[in-house]
Amino acid sequence: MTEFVAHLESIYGPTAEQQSARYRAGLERFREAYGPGPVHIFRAPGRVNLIGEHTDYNHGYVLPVALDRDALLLARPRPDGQVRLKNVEGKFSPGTFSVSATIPSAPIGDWSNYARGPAQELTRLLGKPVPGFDGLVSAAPPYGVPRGAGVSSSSALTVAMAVAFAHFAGWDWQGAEMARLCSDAEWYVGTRGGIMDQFIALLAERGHALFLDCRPDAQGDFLSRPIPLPAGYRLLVMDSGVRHTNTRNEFNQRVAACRAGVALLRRVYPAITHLRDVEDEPWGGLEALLPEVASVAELKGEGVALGDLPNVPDDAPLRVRACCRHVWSENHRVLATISALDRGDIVRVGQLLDEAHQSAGTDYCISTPELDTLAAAARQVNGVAGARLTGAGWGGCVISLVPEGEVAEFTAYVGRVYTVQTGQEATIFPCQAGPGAGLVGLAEV
Ligand code: NG1
Repeated sequence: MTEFVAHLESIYGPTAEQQSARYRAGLERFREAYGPGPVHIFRAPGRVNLIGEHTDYNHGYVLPVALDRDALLLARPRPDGQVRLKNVEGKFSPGTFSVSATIPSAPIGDWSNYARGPAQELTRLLGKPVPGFDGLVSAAPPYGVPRGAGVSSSSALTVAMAVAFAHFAGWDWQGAEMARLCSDAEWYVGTRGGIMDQFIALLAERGHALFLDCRPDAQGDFLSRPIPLPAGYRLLVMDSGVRHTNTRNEFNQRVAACRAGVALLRRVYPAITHLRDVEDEPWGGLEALLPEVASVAELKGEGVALGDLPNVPDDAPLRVRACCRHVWSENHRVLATISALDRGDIVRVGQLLDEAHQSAGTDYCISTPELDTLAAAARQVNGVAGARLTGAGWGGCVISLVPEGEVAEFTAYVGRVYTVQTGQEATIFPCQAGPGAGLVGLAEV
């Protein structure tokens, strides 16, 4: 084994050889695109979330795990403040822009926005333009992050870009500040999500999930703790192949329902700012304060501020009570999962994952028949500890904790059931729980 493959082994484990071929192909493409010379190699991983869905933007708890599937960015700094971008996938056309504190965004859907956002935000933070670079992105599946599958491909790309700009600018980043910067950079692209994806992409540790409390403290720091994944089990990812497109409206309506819940609860609990603040109150008392359904117009009439959320029409019916119940109960489930993992109670972990899937489906309404089929099939296999959808929902992936000895049987069985019941193919793969983003190394091409 060469030194380089050995280094990749510390990142990717058993797929290091395949990754090495991907790296070599990327470096060759870089030389063709930009000529011979030194190249920096950066990477940032996608993620699954073990439990804690739609809690991050409510200042709640999450438990994500980084995938070994990542966005690679090969880059060489330039002296003229220009950023030139190419992608190994021909469908992504090249992009160019100049670094400044106010970078005009490219049209919606243009992938160069994932570099423009971090360049602008870091320039503002440091008070001087960050250096530009010639960059080549390699993020195609199977070793790249599947797109639209709820495993955070966009955050992986944003974080890879941010890590590269930070490196060339000599900025020695810390977790929370960098995560916030990457989150702001995604806002630049038009996504108003939480902070989970950026945190796990930056702070992941091999073999571990990351418990993250998404409520910042007075200094703007976040509490996080690596949690070892249970011994003897593999975390399997089942990609339904169903892609969530145009679900931002649905996403924003869930954000609006939570925000409406907070506004209505404030009449009795004036100090609260997020649903997180009422987690110690019994649900029975809260429920009575929340309408089952209310339209955006009605809520605005009652003084709830929702005007800044894009694509939330006035006649949208918000299921305020059920959405708040999901968030309230999901936060409890995350904490219970941490305790169960700490004491090695894998059966309890499985129950909590199943309950989380149920709550995501019936209360938050983000599941689909395909995801339900995968979760139900997974639970049929011997010894499996729970199955639940992961990520935003409306398609994407289901995860399950599977005893090591059952992985082959699980993969064959779930794949077969899924095809028979839906007529579609699922892609099932193990999550290797890789490390967080950074500079992998320097090469000469
Ligand atoms: P995905 O699944 O990558 O769209 C989104 C949010 C997360 C979190 C989850 C639901 C973004 C970038 N990510 O993730 O912050 O809210 O949904 O738990 O919006």
